[in-house]
Amino acid sequence: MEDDVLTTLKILIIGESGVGKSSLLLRFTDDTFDPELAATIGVDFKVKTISVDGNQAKLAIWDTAGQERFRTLTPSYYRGAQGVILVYDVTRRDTFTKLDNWLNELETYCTRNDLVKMLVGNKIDKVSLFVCACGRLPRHMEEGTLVR
Ligand SMILES: Nc1nc2c(ncn2[C@@H]2O[C@H](COP(=O)(O)OP(=O)(O)OP(=O)(O)O)[C@@H](O)[C@H]2O)c(=O)[nH]1
Ligand SMILES: [Mg+2]
Repeated sequence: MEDDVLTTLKILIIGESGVGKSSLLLRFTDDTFDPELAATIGVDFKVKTISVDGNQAKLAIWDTAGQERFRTLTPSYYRGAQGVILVYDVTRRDTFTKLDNWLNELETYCTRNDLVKMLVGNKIDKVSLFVCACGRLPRHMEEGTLVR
């Protein structure tokens, strides 16, 4: 019931196109996986209520487009976010190095100082193609501020 919800949190998922942001979200909200999922256009949005220590928390999760040409709404969807999930693909080193750009965007558009950042290395099932673990953290992601 709506009344039972203690808090609503705005979470963003960002990262290069094709790293699996929408797939992570679909797994979390619907427990499904589509091996041929289409690229996100603009932004998608899903809501899921979870229980934390017996309290109901509503997560409003914004799944952003990685492709530059589809990212028309950028500043508005960063506004007011409490958490951000940065995603890279462990089989594509460029998706890890480009996290710096995503962190710059966060700095530019996020309105909160206490933003919680989580780094996710996705596609670990493609073990034979593994090129990049989290050896060096991207700029501005000190251990203390990172949830892994
Ligand atoms: N093998 C494997 N494939 C994955 C995984 N996650 C996503 N994929 C596939 O990778 C492709 C891209 O996934 P998406 O979730 O659409 O990627 P995205 O980051 O949302 O891409 P944009 O919407 O363009 O920003 C799809 O074909 C997915 O099926 C994974 O963990 N393992
Ligand atoms: Mg997507």
